Amino acid sequence: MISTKIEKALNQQVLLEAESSQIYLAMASWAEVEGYNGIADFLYTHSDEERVHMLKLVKFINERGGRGIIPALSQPALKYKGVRPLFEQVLNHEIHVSEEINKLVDICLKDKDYTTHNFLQWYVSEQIEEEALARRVIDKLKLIGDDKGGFYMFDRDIASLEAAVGREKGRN
Ligand code: OFO
Repeated sequence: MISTKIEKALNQQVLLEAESSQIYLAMASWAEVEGYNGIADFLYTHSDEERVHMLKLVKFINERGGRGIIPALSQPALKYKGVRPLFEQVLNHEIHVSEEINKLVDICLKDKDYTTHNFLQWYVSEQIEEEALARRVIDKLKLIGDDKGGFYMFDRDIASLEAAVGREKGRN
């Protein structure tokens, strides 16, 4: 059974994961309309992953005797200044999510809720991967600069970046 305090904190995280999914969905749609099909696919997949992150939390809260709350969401930005600012926003957002996960972990330790603490470890390692991936993407974009050919290849190959980060994580 989770305490009301933990239930409330977990539901805040449900909101944040749902917002992440919504933001990445808006980014994916923008990228698709702009003709960046590889980037769009990458972001659509990320949006789906965030929904799974939200769902895991909802189910955990319900299993532990709480009530998972499906939140209302605000309208995300519909336009972006370019691909690099978009991914810088992704990185900043993921850093924020990591901070919130860390706060949650801290609340669990203070409350001696070791079951929820254990459940959250999956999110702790997921955040390492999410941040690493966003940094990797931004590094590539910095290298490419204004080179159109490089940008074309980036859009084509972005899916393989994710696979590379996943493989490295598996080795750790
Ligand atoms: Fe749920 O990991 Fe990103 O936000």
